[in-house]
Amino acid sequence: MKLRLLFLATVFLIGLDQSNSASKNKFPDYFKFGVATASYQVEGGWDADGKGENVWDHITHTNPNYVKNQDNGDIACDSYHKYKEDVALMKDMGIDYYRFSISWSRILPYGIAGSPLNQLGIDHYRNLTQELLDNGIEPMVTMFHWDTPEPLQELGGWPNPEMEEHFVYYARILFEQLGDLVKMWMTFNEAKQTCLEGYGTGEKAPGFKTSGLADYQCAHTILKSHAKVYHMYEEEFREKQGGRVGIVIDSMWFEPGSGSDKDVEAAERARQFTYGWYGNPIIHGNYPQVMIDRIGERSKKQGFAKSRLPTFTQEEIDYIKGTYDFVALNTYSTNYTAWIEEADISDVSYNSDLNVRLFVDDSWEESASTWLRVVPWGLRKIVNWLSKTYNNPEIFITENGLSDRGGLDDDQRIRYYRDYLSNLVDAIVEDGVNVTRYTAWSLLDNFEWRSGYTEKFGFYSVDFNSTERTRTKKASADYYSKVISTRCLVDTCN
Ligand code: GBE
Repeated sequence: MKLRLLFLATVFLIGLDQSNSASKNKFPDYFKFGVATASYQVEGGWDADGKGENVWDHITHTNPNYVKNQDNGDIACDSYHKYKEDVALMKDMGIDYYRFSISWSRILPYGIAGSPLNQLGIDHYRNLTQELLDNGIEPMVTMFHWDTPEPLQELGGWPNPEMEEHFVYYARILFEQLGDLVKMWMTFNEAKQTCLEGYGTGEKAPGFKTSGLADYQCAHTILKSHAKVYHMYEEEFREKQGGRVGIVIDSMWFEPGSGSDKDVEAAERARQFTYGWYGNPIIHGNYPQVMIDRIGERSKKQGFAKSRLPTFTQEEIDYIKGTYDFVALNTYSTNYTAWIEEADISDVSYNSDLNVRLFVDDSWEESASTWLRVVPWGLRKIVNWLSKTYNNPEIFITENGLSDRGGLDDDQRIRYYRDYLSNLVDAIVEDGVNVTRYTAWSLLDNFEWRSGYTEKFGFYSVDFNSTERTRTKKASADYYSKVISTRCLVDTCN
């Protein structure tokens, strides 16, 4: 009862404070709302039904202190077993589509091209997909959300160009086995995090720290793998299956810390080193010129015989260019940028190749994640930038959301969604940006990588102390439901 009152009061206040703003505008009828999760973060069942080991299983089992409180994803939300309940929660919310990822190691326990298929893994994802469709929820599938099969990591992982063959083999199986049901495919989730954090800073599994080298090699392999899978779908599956393929790229918004030319240049450089690192090859065919120039120059001064940034041949450029059916963006926050003196030439790293100072405004509201400040206007700016930079493509927001420390009256999350969605609707209605989907992260509180279960992003809380992994609805779930059914952000809208 108390909860309900609080919720109503919140909605009332929201109504008041927005009554004069343009955000009363509705989302267009074709606009779709989804929620997202990822296999390692929610599934559990880490060795169930023949699943092989992946890099997150490996690092959390061999080096438990890698994650806060020695948490791991062995059981997580147990969604591997409780997927029907998850689907029921989404149906109850009125969700249009579910963005989830497939665990490569469930499909191919050895990961390797030509290695045996695990039918029980396929069955699981067919069951989940069918359950979604039976409940009127569209499946949106991410093929890879950071959980590289361990045997492939032991062959070098993503910096090894041979990964392309393995990934294409895996992707073909997914198209063959699930393509009759799945029409929306994402090849990779946030390759920047796989590459920079996995092989550059060590922040994510497998935890290598060879920045300025392995991260660029990793990105190169991923871009080529993505392009090959896109062409494979185009040539062998699209006609029959009629689906769409893209790649999810993450970036916060980079706002110049001042009006000075140099700070403005720093902001654009940061955007190009982040979204552009992946977006530019896929959309325009090659790495952003500023990356080619800066990494080339610094490599030369450092005594490298060629640039640390791998080069695409003209043939590869023509092949990679245009391998997208939509532009997908994960975005949560904003940073200011400042120009700084050139980094010491002895420093070989992505960060010194980029060479921009990032900072935040202390008045920006904090979340439970150090990197996530609440800056709603950043969303409007970044989708406008994408639209301009990449010739007005169709844009999907594939992740956006807020972390807190828990609690069912998650007022801050309601405000986050209200204010980010308000900026999004302004971008669509007032600025004419072609955004057609919005995906909230996340359906459930889940395994938040290095932070374990301490940073909570869900519409449902999960009791990680109970073997049932009981789900309980938060106030924000009702708020999001309401947005979906009314297509607007306030009560007074219709
Ligand atoms: C996404 O990544 C992931 O796709 C999803 O798996 C995850 O659960 C969700 O967001 C919430 O985190 O020096 O502290 O600023 C910043 C989000 C590290 C994008 C963390 C890198 C967020 C980009 C380092 N960020 N990440 S620092």
